[in-house]
Amino acid sequence: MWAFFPRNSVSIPPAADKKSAYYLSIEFLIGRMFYNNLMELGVLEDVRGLLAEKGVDISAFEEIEDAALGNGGLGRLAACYMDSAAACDLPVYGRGIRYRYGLFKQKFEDGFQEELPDDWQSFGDPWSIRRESESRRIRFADGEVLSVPYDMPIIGKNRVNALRLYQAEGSESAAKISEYLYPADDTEEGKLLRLRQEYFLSASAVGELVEGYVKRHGKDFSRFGELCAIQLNDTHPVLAVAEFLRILTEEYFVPFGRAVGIAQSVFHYTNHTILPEALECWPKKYIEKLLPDIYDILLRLAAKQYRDMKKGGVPKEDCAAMRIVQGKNISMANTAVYMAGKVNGVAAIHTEILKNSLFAPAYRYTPEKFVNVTNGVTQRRWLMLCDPELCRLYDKYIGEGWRDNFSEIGKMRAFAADAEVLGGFAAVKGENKRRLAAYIRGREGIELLPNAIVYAQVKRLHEYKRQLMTAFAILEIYFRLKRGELPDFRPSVFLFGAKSAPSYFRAKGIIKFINEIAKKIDGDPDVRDKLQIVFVCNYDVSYAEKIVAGSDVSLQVSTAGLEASGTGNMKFMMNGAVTCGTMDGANIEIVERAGRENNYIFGAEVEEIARLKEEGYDPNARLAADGEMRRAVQTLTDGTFGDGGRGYFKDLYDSLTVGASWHKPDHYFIMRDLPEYVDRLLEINAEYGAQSFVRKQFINAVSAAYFSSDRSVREYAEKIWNL
Ligand code: 26Q
Repeated sequence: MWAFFPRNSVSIPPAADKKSAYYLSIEFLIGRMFYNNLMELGVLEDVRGLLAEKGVDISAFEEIEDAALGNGGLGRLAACYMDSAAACDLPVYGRGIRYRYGLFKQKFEDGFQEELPDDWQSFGDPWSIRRESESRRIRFADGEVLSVPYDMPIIGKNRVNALRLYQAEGSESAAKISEYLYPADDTEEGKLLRLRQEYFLSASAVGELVEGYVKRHGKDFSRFGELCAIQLNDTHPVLAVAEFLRILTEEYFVPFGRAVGIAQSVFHYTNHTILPEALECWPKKYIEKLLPDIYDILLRLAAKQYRDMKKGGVPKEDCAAMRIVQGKNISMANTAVYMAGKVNGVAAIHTEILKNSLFAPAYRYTPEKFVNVTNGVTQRRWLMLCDPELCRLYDKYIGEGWRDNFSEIGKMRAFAADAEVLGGFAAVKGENKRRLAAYIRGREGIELLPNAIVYAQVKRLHEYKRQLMTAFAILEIYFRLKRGELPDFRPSVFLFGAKSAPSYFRAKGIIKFINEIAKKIDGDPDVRDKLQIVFVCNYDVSYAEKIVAGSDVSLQVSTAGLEASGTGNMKFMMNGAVTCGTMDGANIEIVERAGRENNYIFGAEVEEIARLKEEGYDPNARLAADGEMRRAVQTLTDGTFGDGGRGYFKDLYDSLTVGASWHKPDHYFIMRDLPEYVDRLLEINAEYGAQSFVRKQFINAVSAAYFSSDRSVREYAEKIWNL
């Protein structure tokens, strides 16, 4: 590895006349690299054996270096893309921030989430190489900070790429910039710190790339776009565009209009959400205060954009929607769309929503800008590393070619009616389930129900993902079991894993609610042999590896139109779980490939949600008409469960039945979809155990080729970066 990645030299120089792509992201959720790197080097089994000879279990390394420099799908996607780029021999390099503390460690105190700092380097950081000689100064209005790059090797079969993370140094206040991932931003100071982080990443990366270009090609920037693509992973690094314009115009005297044209051939933008509250808008006064030069550039850019739109005869309303300046704010998304050569969504339906609603005017004027690249996940971590038994089954029937060319996994489809293969598959799933149970026993001290169906919902805690709807569904099943109405019900475990943003009150209420239900069921001798909830603590990448391998049912139940893609859905599919979910994000493409009949789809689709919004939606009428649902929902306020007087449950209840000035009641349409959800869960319960169900799981697993991030990065390389 060190031959590819020498410790004592500067980082791998990109080939002078070959194009490279740089993936700028505020998050890289790489997780533990120890096993992954041993696997990539082809020595995992040897090392396992050598350690065993010395009486050491290789799982001892599970205590170290699980770098959670991200909080969810966006950050994990970045990590999967790094893995795939190296595997596919593509010159794609990550640029991010080396946070001193990663995403907080989660603890439950009486069922409430508490946050502890994640000191991920407490055993050192065995992978990174500090590149002190490549440090650069980053300028803010109130002083300079030093940006020191650290390179982490990303090991592929025939190539080692670098993930470069910048660390802020120079003074105590400088170091604060790279101290925390997502510092609390409920104060002006907190918001300014976040803005500092965004500029720190942007300026570190752009400074380096422009300097590198000038060294190799001189000050004629006309070839920049031929040699370098910069992918903006959501809007967090959008200031990179302004920094690029600043350097070209102020340091190299390129005329402004020309610099804009060059930038438009370099930058591309991936959108990951349409939720209004997650679309970044920075108050002008913050940018002006912290980054006066950047502020001037952005205003010049905004003025040019406005002039061009006027000249082009763009009508008022369209101008208003597309403008970079939105009143007192700068819209980072509008800046990104204007400056990007290509704009992409992360699943087919999401890209359609971008084209038809969020960015509809821009799409009308520049349709050629918009492309879809459906997300993917790396099968090396999410299948080969976490599910080696299933891999051996594949080897046995189709040989090992699929390991280097994942699309070959489709050859396994020929065995979907082969009882021996299905039996082997079921045995693997059973073994993974026992392994998961042992892991949970060790981590949580909880014994999973034996031989139970494992349903799993693991993802960031957010109202739109509707963990609360799953809680209500479980309560409905619980009450029916209590009444003896489900005599044939098979033992079922519902696994939850999720962290709530520390200041997200409702999300914290949902965690407490689910933990209360778990406790109640566990304490009820009538049902506790049939039904169990386990909310695992501190869900992270390493936990996910065990859960996706050992689960039967993947719960993907977001309100249609709101989950841009989802990637957990793909990880479960790859490991042979069926999806119980809505027609949202990549779920749609999953059932397109694995067959709707092999999954459990329910709920309102995007068109119906739009119609309900238009024509009126009355969750209270639905509650009044459905006693089962009412009983479940009312446990929030009828004294069944307590939240220690903190007001969480009343607030959740009000959000569903009363709403607020900024939201109508039940904004996420739980009362629309809940009855169908319960039906689907019970249908799965009834079908489980039959060979037809194993077959559904198997078909999902062997239809997952498309959801490899190898396919995704190749699509970026072709459709966007032109590598
Ligand atoms: C925005 C403004 C201010 C502060 C923070 C943020 C912010 C931070 C992180 C907004 C969003 C995020 C993270 C989003 C995320 O993880 N999105 C997920 O991206 C996945 C990869 O494309 C998709 O599969 C998921 O559907 C999407 O939710």
